[in-house]
Amino acid sequence: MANYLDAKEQYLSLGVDTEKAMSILENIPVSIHCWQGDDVNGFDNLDGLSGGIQTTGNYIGRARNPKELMQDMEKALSLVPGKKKINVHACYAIFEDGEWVDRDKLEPKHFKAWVDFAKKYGAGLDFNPTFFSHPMAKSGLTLSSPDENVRKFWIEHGKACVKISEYFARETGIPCVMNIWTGDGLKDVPADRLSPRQRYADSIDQILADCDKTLCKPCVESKVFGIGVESYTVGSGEWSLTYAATRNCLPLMDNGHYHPTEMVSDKISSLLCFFPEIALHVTRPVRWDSDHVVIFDDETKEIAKEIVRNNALDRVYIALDYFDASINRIAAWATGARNMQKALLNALLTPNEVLKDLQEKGEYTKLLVMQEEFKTLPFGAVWEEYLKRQKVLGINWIEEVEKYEKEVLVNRV
Ligand code: RNT
Ligand code: ZN
Repeated sequence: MANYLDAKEQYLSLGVDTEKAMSILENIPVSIHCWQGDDVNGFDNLDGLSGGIQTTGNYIGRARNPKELMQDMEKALSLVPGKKKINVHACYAIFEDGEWVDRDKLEPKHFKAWVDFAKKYGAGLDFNPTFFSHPMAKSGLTLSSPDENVRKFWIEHGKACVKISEYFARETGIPCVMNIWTGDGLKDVPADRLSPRQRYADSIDQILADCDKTLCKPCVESKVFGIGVESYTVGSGEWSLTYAATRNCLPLMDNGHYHPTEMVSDKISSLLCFFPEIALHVTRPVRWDSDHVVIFDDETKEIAKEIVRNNALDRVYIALDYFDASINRIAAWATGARNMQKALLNALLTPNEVLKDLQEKGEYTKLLVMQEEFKTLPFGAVWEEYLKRQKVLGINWIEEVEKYEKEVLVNRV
């Protein structure tokens, strides 16, 4: 407490109100992805993950069914402060009594358990059609496929997902962000880059034709390349931005989906000039779209700063998207989500107005010096205080996960 009071004073002397920062932070929703808990397997198929993305590792205790996944997610959520949304993929449909339907026939009732789960936390739900890990995705093309049967199947899946997203919003009273990502692309040099992109646009137009955008906020997520589709991605950066801009849809940027020298933190403000709302997948790419666990690194901090200092907290939907199968999955979930919260707190505790003013005045020497000095302000003391107020464990929280691993996870063999 003494530490916090000292920190509070030090920040106040720079014009930063730590109390206000904490009260803003606890209301910023961060969407927590269900797919960290089972290596993106889902419950509607037995074949595992395929289609341009990949998990690596085989740590013990992967959740094998809805009960285990929700139990694990609950454990992870108990270790994360702040407001959450729950992000569900269509392949996490829950079938009762031996029922099974294919993705084009999914209904809201197959996600009722997720609604109940979210309601326990007073949380909203986000949703994602699943255009991978499926026999109809084997060719590598789904919504852009030249095979009309395949394309039709996936359009029907997308439409079913719009209905489910609207149901989520009605049930929770919070709009549902529905993200469209496909791995559509080609391994080798294309002979026709245009036709798949035209079909892709037509398919998503059909999916969104009856979408109630007050309930369901549709996004398109771009990508630079995927595993097995290295030469051509249908939903490229330009395709996705232009589609979103011309269709009243949100562009979604995943910071693993660009050339390694490109930074999403630098792209946010460009989009904010033109889009009322945008969406993010926060991840950690290591040399490629590896989806490592989010850490408290420079880019995560910079992304948070761009949202906070541009007053865009109500215009940017923040979701996490990573999956590491090589470490304890609950710890992966919790530490990534805590780090997103840390980055947001760090941004809220930065004397942004002072720094902006130095930039506008052209005082670049002082700007550099102050930015560097601010890096060592007593951020940790405010973070610890925030955790205490949120009734979430501090530095030793890993012990809680170790206990859970010994008591629960080791039995999953
Ligand atoms: C893949 C995209 C996509 C997925 C999830 C599971 O590269 O990032 O968002 O990670 O839909
Ligand atoms: Zn993503």
